[in-house]
Amino acid sequence: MSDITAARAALRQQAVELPSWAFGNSGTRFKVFAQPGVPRSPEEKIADAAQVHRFTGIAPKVALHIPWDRVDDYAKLAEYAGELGIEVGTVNANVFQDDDYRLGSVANPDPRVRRKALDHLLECVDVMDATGSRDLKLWFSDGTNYPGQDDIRARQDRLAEALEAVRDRLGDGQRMLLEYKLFEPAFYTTDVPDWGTAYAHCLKLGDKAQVVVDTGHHAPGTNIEFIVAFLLREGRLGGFDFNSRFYADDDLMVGAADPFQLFRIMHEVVCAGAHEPEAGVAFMLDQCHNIEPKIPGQIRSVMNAQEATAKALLVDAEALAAAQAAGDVLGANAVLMDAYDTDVRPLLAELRGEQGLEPDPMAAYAASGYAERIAAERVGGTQAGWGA
Ligand code: LRH
Ligand code: MN
Ligand code: MN
Repeated sequence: MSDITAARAALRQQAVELPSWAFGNSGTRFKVFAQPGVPRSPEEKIADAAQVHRFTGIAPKVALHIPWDRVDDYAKLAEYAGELGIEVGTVNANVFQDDDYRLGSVANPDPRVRRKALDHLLECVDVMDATGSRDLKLWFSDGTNYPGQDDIRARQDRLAEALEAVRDRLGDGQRMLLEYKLFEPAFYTTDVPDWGTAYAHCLKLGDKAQVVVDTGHHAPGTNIEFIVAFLLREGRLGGFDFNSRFYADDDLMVGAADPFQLFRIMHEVVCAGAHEPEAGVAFMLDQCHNIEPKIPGQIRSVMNAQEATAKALLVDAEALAAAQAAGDVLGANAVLMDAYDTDVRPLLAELRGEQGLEPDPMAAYAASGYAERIAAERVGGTQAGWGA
């Protein structure tokens, strides 16, 4: 029997972090379809994130992306979030949108550009100091498009140098999360293309450096749960950027393309006890809602993550261990599938009720009138971000 009391307790503690950029207009390189009521400022993005928390009860943090969320006073921004009942989460550095970064940021052959990129990363640590944020998320678009374009090993040296400087700047309790991505925008080499490269850099950097797994950043068919299990075993999984992919880095709602994969990932997390807040794994979303409304898109994603977690928590660990020890291939698989096939929606609705929330967050948000209110109030101006 799975331990339902423990599962309930774990679900009550669950926290999913929202990306501020999910609330702004975003699109593909073909078209950005503007939506009414999208935020015009970091404050408005935080207000929208607070709505997701209001209806789901498990999204108490919002991640910032600098400079998309640049403000004069970050402490004040964090205070504002606090007034709305949420906190500032990860600070995401953006060293990919300036003209200077044509040949890369921290791995650029030009020392002036490298210095500029590093200064930005250090500025992001200042933002962490001001907001009380624990994690700095580093993703580099750096790489090359053509064989021979640059020296692959020299680029690794430049990258390592910048990472060391960031590590040295981190304060107590602060971490750097290194995110890898197979390709794009670089199409020949990417300087941090996979978990192995990220892990190797983190090993050298020491305890403050952890790998972040963005679920959309792998080749088709990659066994992501294996990567998760391995990094957890090594104590190097700092967090997730959750999203779904059908083809490349699609940034669709998590659990939309492959809910079974999300369950398998969460099963590894639960097996390692890494769903406990003390484990320090940040469960973040990294999504862009191109055609669907943004706040409901985030609510649905949070619910999908919650459902996958609930199913993973319902795996009968004893029965699984017994089947594994007995070499019962089909029995072990059946234990997992039993949990995956459980309809956890009534359980989650019940838990919401206990927290004083409406059982159906999507319906409750739709009935709240918030969407109509922001569409009427927020006229003029678009916040910087993918769509800007
Ligand atoms: C890169 C990425 C990274 C960025 C975000 C906006 O593809 O996943 O996490 O910061 O998208
Ligand atoms: Mn990401
Ligand atoms: Mn991505």
